[in-house]
Amino acid sequence: MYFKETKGFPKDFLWGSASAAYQVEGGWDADGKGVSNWDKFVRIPGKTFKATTGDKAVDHYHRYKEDVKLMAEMGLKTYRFSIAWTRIYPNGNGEVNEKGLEFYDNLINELLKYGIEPMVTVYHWDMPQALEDQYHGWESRKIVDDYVNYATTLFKRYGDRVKYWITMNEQNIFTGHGWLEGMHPPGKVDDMKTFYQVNHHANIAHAKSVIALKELHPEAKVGASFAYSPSYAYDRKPENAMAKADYDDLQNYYWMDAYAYGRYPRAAIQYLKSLGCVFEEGDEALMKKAASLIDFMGVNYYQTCVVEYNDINGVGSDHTMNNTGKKGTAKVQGVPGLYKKPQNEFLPTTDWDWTIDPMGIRMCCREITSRYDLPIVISENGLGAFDKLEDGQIHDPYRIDYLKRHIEELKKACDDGCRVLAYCTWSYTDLLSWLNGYQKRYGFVYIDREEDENSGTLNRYKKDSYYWYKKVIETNGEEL
Ligand code: BGP
Repeated sequence: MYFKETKGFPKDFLWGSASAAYQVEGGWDADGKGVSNWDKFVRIPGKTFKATTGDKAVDHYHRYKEDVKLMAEMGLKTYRFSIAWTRIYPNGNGEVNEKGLEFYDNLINELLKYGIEPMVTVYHWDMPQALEDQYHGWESRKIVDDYVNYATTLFKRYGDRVKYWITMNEQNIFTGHGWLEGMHPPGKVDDMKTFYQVNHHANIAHAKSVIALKELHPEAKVGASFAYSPSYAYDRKPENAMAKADYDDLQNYYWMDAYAYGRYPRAAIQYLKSLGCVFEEGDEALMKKAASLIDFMGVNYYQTCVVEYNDINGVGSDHTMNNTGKKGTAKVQGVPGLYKKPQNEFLPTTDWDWTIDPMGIRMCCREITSRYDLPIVISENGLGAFDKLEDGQIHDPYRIDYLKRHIEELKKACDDGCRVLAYCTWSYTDLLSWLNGYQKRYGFVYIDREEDENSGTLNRYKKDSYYWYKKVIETNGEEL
């Protein structure tokens, strides 16, 4: 679409930035916190880049006041963060840990003190290890009750101050990496049946918690955040168009339809049943009820992909990705019989081989708007890069350029009629990149630390992009 004039961003647009508990907090065993699956997983040799952990992370647990002050100075309108389940219920269920609840009370109050809207993610991948030990976590339907109990504790405690809630972060990624790629806990590979079964449990947990929230706080705004990679068919060959249809049904609509319509795509259901996945009576009704209550689709947008037909003897997944930042080391991955994902030669990539495609963010918004007609929260978007601290300064024009071009496209999406409520960059401060250590930096605020736990002062430094985003916020996206 082309419009002679842009209307710009809505007046009350939420300019934000995001993080996740395990990636920033540190204090991994502080004040009664229990052990999470990630606390354990990172200790398995070879799982993370240079054996990095979130034990100390960037010490947000102890420095949150300093971090929030920097946010306030920047004029941030919203801060998206997640709560560590193990701070609230150290064993996943049973006794609640008051100290853990207090930490988030303090963080929320600190944000509100400066007029920053807290946006809370209930689950950003750090599951209590105790639940893994009790019943294999997400593999058992028992997790639904424990998740809903944990989520309801949060709704009751913080619901008077928190309006925006995200139930799940990137269900597609934590389950894909956990049961197909072996790169996240529990580290299983190619277990397609369990992968879909786990997803069904997560969908039921999401659905029940949405219903519980709306019963307690009907005015709350809730959704789930999905890692959305729109696809392009490799070329105009019909089999590549069909491969794209398979990819979309199994990799995108499978999740988004569950959140927005409360059902799976028909083709996906056939596939799941053929694998032997189990659904219970009443599940569909529950999912449909939750779908009628959600207020937005959360989108974490980083890249688009190309989809090409892959025959049954074609390339599979070799369970690797570029974790070193050595450009060009990622390999083509695929699902035999369905599709493979070659690089897009028309687009540049980051040092970690992630495709850079600003127009893709507009595509996400257009697709969600026409398929679901839901408002959209961009809950993550950003560039992982090597940054250098020199004389107390960090010049990151590449990050400014990346964000600027994505925001320009987002503005066009608003002109197209998409109802975009918020834009959260990933991330506010530098933080631990799950598998890529601390050298892959995303923040507006540089943190002086490297892979080694004892490196650096953990001091905070404003990057050039910090000042740039401040201006973007001040002008409501007019000055980019
Ligand atoms: C998303 C996650 C974030 C964050 C981001 C960047 O998938 O929700 O937690 O990590 O991606 O990814 P990475 O750290 O792998 O570069």
